[in-house]
Amino acid sequence: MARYNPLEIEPKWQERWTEARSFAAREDDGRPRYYVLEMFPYPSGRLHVGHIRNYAIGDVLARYKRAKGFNVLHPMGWDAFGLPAENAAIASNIHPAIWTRQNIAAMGDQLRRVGLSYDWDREISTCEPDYYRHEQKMFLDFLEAGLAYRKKSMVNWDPVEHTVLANEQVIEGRGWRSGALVERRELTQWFLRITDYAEELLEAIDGLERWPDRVRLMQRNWIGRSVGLRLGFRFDQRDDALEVFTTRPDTLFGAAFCAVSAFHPLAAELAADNPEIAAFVAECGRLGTSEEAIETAEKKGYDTGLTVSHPFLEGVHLPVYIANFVLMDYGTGAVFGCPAHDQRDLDFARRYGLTVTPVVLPPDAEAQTFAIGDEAYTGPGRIINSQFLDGLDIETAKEAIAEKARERGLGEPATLYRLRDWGVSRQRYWGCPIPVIHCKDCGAVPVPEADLPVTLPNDVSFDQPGNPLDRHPTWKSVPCPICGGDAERETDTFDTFFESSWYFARFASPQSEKGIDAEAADAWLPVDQYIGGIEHAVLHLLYSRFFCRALKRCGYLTVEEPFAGLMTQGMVVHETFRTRNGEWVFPEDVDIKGEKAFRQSDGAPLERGRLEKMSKSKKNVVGLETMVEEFGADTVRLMLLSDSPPERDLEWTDAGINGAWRYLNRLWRMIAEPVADLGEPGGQRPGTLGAGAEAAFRDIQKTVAAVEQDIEAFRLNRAIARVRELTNTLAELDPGEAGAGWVLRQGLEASVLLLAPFIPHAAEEMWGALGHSAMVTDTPWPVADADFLVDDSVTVAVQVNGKKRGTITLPRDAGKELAEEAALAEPGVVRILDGKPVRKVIVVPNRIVNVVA
Ligand code: ANZ
Ligand code: ZN
Repeated sequence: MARYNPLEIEPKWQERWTEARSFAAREDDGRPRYYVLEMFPYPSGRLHVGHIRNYAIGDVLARYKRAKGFNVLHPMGWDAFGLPAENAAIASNIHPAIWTRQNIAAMGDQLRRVGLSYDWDREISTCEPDYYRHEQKMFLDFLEAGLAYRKKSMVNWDPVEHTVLANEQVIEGRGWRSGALVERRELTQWFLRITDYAEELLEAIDGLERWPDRVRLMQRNWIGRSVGLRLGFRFDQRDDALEVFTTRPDTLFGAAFCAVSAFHPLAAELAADNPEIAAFVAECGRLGTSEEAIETAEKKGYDTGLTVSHPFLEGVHLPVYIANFVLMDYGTGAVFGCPAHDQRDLDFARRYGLTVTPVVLPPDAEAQTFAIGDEAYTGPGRIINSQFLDGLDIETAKEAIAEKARERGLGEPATLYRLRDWGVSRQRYWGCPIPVIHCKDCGAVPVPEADLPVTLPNDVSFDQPGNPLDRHPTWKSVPCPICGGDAERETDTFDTFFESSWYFARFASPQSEKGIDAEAADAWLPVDQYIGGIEHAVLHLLYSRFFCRALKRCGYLTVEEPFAGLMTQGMVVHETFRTRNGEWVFPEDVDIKGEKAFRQSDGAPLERGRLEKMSKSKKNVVGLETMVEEFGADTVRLMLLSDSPPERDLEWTDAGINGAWRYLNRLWRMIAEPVADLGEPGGQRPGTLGAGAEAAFRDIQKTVAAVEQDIEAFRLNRAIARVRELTNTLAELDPGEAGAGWVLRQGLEASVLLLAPFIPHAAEEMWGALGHSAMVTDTPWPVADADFLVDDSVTVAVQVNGKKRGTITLPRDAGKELAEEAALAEPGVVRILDGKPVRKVIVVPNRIVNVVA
């Protein structure tokens, strides 16, 4: 066996696996199925080592499950539509399709070089008509089922990028990419009715037991259920009433004002003949639509001069403001404000000189002296200053007032969700065309199924801002499918979350004419283990959960939850380097001398910065090719999984990669030049084993059992550490001892099989060197010999004069002396003996110690 040379062996094994179709998932071969999926990447350029962690984690699980006898589905594909391709088109005049396909080719090669066990026959790319035509059909089905609709809505408009931004893309009132001040615009857009499923999506979170608690909480908050009351306040100057939504009707007697959103119909009505109000409304419009922007802005209002009557307090009239902190698309777009118990209302009241009446008394306060300062009181307590509610706790008061309000026809209980319908329209070229045709006579007409797919035109230019589909000379002109008159295609394309909301189902039947083959999807779904970044905790996962339900409603499949298990991996972080004038420098261009760092090219002194997520923007990336060429893919994989648990961050260091390299070489040498005669594979256990060999054999069994448990629990770093410990044990084996060679073989074979999911190429080579002709990839997972798993320590009861006084832990088969010493030191025994002389100690090995005093 030659020196360890990954550059030689890695391509060789990759080829063998491909030839053997080792990782092809099969339909119905009798084995239980297991579906492991890593979130598919956006083809943005090149992968660095940090990107590989996610795939390496999934690969360990996929290879392990195969070895455990599962029929594993482990696919890979490309989330290929999206903005960066258009930005590249603008910056470098390259067509988005070409840019994307080039990146897919390059990144695919990179992934292949890492030896990931994908079923590449199932590769999908969402920008190909063969993929997106199916989602056009789905959209038509959603339209028919009432799950998709069009409405006018306020959007965040980026005046530089000429596109609508999601709330998450608005940072402090500016577009996340352009930095331009975001405007509010009203646009007609397509929506999916995810709110139909708000309650169901919320309830079902309880069943997602193999999801991180953090993600489940984020989803709950995002859906945001609020139980409260819709309440009417009669206007003093008009005939109608102002309807508000409140979750704190118990504070009604502390109400100081009412406020409506700047986009409430009342505000529009008043603005029509009042320029000051119109100006205020416009000012609110510039705030953007995000809750965050509204939350952080200074609370401002405009007194409309209108008042409403308090529903329970005779003669009390409340001013009605237009306020910048009231959202139009939540509840009724109107609130009553109780300054004493809501910070926002308090800030507002102090600004406009409104009264602050406390109505909830904290448990430790006195009604006579309790007053509100700068801070609203939002804690528990008893109701005061509130007539029939006085003395009640908050919850009881809520019920009491709801009851009264209902009796008097003033209000109704209401449950609201923060979740909004999903706006799927994007004014973008590089996305799936929305299959609709607009006719001035027939309205928005779905493209007939026979005319699908609606494909993107290729001849587009990006030399002007805006959507190239809009400007295209011919693409959008089509006859109306109904009346045949001149009509225009919809030029919006889908939000790219549309593609990622069903790709996991496509993998089950990637070539199916139906898009999703129900039988295959039902057989494979839900994904048993999904692995990806925490940044997708809300939107992608929630949209996918919704999509499954929508697809079920339209007859595509029957599962409701797409992902049974979810693991969110930590980031790979690396030190950052910067010159004095703030230029980031790649680690490979850095020389470290002592504590100081210098740029290699010109010796410029560098500042050593914090550990940060590897990212191109800070240049703290380590190239994948460089590392694979220097150390091989197996070492990179081992490094990415060794140092910390998968869900935690991992620091990429030279020491780490070198350590992984040295370990691999050590194991390699132990197999290439064994210190004892290993005999043949499958050789008989020798009649006698020396004590050291016997202990080592026991260690092997324990390692096998423990590594399995570690992998099942995602403690991948622990699993590696255990095998490394075993390596140390094997290295210390005395080759002269009886059975040493046989035990060494057992240990090396176990190590290779246990590490195979982590270092698959080296494992194949070492397995061959140990005399096996089958590939590791086709070899079952090792099984520990249960006889040797019994614990080394035993718990022994200690009695004093026949009565149990305590327990001690002893090594199994410990001698009488050790047992006696431990028993007499046991605190319970010491207390009872209280200095009395001991007459006799009887030891029943591994069972009991009886002290006679
Ligand atoms: C009176 C009150 C008194 C309120 C009090 C709170 C505390 P969640 O839990 O998020 O649902 N609200 C209602 N509609 C609103 C809108 N469109 N824009 C801004 N705020 C709105 O919050 C519900 C509470 O937020 C409601 O309860 C209402 O203020 C406010 F001491 O009513 B509350
Ligand atoms: Zn028509």
